[in-house]
Amino acid sequence: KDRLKQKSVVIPTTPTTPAIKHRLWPEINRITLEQLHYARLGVGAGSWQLFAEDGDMRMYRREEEANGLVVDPLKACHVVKGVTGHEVCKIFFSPEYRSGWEATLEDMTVIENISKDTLVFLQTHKRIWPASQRDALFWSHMRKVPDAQDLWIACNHSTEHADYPPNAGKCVRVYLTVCLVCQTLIDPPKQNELIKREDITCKITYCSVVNPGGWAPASVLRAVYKREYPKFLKRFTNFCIDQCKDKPIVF
Ligand code: 18C
Repeated sequence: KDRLKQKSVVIPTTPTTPAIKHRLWPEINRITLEQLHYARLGVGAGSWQLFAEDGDMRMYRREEEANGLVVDPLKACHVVKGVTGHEVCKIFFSPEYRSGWEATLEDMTVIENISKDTLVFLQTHKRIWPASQRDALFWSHMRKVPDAQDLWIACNHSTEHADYPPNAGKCVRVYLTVCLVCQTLIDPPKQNELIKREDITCKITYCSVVNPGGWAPASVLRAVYKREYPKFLKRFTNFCIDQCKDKPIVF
């Protein structure tokens, strides 16, 4: 009886974000973990074809269609010096930086602020003539991966919102699942307080599947992918380097 009166022992569950109370949490947690697993598989398994290469950046795709629409999955890896995985994921996730690196963006609104690591975005993207303009409504979540060395993930996945139904205005809604997984490597190994930016390397894996939502010619879509994805990863990582230089390192 006395034992029952004792306070129960609380075993901390990870992550401890207040987002766990949100209705979307089971999906956010599941997809984030699935995407982490998928990103860590690399490009060894599956028939990934290299389509772009620039310095340390490699981009692979698999040609796939769903109901006649091109939905080619993309996997990219890159190695960037002078930034940490935490810094890179934070810049990818945070609304205040988005217009600084997202070249396809026309407009962005945070429609729900679930917690400081979980937001819902509505974005409109630049139109590619003569196709219809696209928008995207997605939750975005970032976290440190427990039981791993300096590993961070940011994950975006399409969702619904009663106030913003798809295809209601001039835009066709796209459906996306995207993740950015980043690991910090320190060479030579040092104590935290002695680490300089030149000792840090960030290993990045970016995975993306975008369903264009409505018909667009396959050849045009694949040409857009081929041009826009390398442009995105180079521009984004250069933006990160530029934002972080001369600032204290955030591990
Ligand atoms: O992951 C990225 N960005 C995140 C934050 O914004 C987030 C967003 C993903 C955007 C998905 C794509 C939305 C449609 C874009 C329309 C294309 C505009 C091109 C403008 C050229 C002037 O996760 C980085 C995303 C990098 C995006 C690369 C391009 C992807 C192309 C997808 C095409 C989808 C259909 C376009 C229809 C046009 C048909 C000819």
